[in-house]
Amino acid sequence: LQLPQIDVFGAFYTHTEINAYLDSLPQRFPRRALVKQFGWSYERRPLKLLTISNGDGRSNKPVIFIDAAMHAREWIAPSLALYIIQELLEKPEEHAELLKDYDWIIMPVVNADGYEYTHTDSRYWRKTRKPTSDPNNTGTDLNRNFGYMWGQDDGSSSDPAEEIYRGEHAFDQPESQVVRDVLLTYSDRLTFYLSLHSYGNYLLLPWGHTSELPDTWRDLHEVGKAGADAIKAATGTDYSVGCSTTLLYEAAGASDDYAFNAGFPISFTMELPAGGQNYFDPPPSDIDRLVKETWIGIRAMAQKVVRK
Ligand code: ING
Ligand code: ZN
Repeated sequence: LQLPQIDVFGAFYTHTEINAYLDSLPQRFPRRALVKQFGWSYERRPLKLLTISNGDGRSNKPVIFIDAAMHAREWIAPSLALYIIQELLEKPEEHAELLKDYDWIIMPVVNADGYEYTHTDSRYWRKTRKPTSDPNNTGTDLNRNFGYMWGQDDGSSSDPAEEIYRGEHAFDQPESQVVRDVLLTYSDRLTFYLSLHSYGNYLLLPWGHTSELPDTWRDLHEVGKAGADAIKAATGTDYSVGCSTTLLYEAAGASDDYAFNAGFPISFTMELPAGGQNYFDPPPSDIDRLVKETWIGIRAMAQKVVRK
């Protein structure tokens, strides 16, 4: 039986290759890995995720959910998602604590159409590929399309020509609907939501739509700080922890705000380091270093969450 193997460190992979890899994992890790499809992209690509458990048969454990490539050009994010999958599946003893009372759900490519488009046509495409009301402009920013405080003019745009175009309505993109449906499916088991982006070395906590902090900001900040400190100690790389409004800019309709409001007590957007000539394109030779460094931070955040 020929199973697709993936050398995470060797290259960036297409959506088709990543799906084939995900589909191979249940055979290699029976009882521990499960592939689920929650829907299709606008161009009818299957949107898949992987659930990972320790195989002890206990159901309904709390869930840690990580997604990547909501923005098409941020290629290092799916590579990191694949690396996390390999860590959790291939080193169950090392990560026993992270899997004992928690299931992990990992969705390496949310914006499948846009991601394929960056491989075939336009390397720095950000949005989806669904047409808009403007025949000259294709695509919506998925990270402005979520249905919590959707439509604020600060940090999102009603103009389809803009990179932060929010869509005609909240959730008018099949890809954001899929993330919403995953969140709603596990709504009574949500503990930690993490959306992987690049770039800038940030751990962004809610809210994105206002500079007001949530009541529980200290809990959030403590988790983010654990991640940033772990990375700093291991490699010297700096991350800033705080809300997007203060550190970057305002953004309404982002997935982390939606997830936090939907019940994830801990919700973050992580901006990985820049690389390459145009910030979004670290060379394949950097994948190894970047994903290992970032995993150190994510593992520290997850440890904070599971030890609470
Ligand atoms: N940056 C994020 C963006 O969607 C962000 C920053 C995330 C802001 C979440 C607010 C909330 O614009 C990138 N690089 O995608
Ligand atoms: Zn992004």
